[in-house]
Amino acid sequence: MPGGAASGAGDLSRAGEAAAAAAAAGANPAELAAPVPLQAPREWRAIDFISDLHLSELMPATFAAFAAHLQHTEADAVFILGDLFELWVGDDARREPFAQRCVRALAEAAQKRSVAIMGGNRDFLMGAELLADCGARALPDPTLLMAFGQRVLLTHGDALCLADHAYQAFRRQVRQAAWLRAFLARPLAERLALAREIRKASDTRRQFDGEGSADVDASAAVALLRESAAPTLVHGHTHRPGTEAWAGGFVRHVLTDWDLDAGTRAEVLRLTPAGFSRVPPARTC
Ligand SMILES: [Mn+2]
Repeated sequence: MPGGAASGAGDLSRAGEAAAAAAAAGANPAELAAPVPLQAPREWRAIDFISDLHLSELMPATFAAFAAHLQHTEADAVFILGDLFELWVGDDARREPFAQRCVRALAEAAQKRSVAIMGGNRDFLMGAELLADCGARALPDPTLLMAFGQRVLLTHGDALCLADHAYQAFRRQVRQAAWLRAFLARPLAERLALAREIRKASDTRRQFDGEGSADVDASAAVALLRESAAPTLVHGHTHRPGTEAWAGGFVRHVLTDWDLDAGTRAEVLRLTPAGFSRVPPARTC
C-alpha cells in the first residue's frame, strides 16, 4: 500500500480478494460466504439487534438516542447489523470529530456489555482499527448466532436483494480488491466529500443502496437458512420493519431504520430466552 494511505486496507484487500474468488466460483447466487458461527455466552439473558441508523453529524437526535440506548439498555449485548454510519469512507476517517463521538459512545458501552458490528452497504469499509477503538467485535455478514438454544442467521440484507441486478453489479465492483485499493488511496477529504454528496445526490444514493423497492429474495434466504439449519433470519437494509412467516417454518424479522431527526423511527429487536420482541430504545434515566 504505497504511502500508507490506510493501514487497514491490507485486511480489506484480502477480504475483497476472497470475495472475488468466491464470486468467481459461482456457487452462491447471493455471493454470501458461509455463515460464521457465533455462540452467545451462557450467562447472557438478552441480545439487542439494531441496524440502519445512518449516523451522521446531521442527525443529532438519532445519535443521542443511539448513544442513550447503548448506555442504558438492559441487554447483555448490542448487535448492530449494518449501516450504523451514513457512509464510512475508511478507518482513517475515525478521527473526524463526529466519528470520535460515535467511537466514544461505543467504547463506553463496550465497557459494560458486548458490542458487535456488521458492515452494511454504506459502511462495509469499517475495518479492524475502527472496531478496536470502539471495543467492538466484528460480525461477519452473514453470522450464525446460537443463543438461548436458538439458531439465528444475521445478515445486513443487501446481498439477498437479488432482483436488483444493477445494485448487485455495483456491490460486486466495490468489494473487489482493486476498487477498494483505488478508493482508499484517494485523499480523505475527497472521500468525505463523497459522503456529503450521497445525502444530496439521489443517483449516488441509489447506486449505494439499490432500488428502494427491492426486497430480500425469499427463496435464496430460505436456502441459506436451510444450509445453516436455522429457522430464523434477522436483517435490516430494506427499511421495512416487520416479522414474516415463510413456508417451511421459517421466520424473518426485519429491523427498522432509525430517524429521530426528520422522522420518528427507532426500535430495537430483542432476543431473550422467551423469544423475540420489539422494544423502544432505552432512554437516559
Ligand atoms: Mn443498507
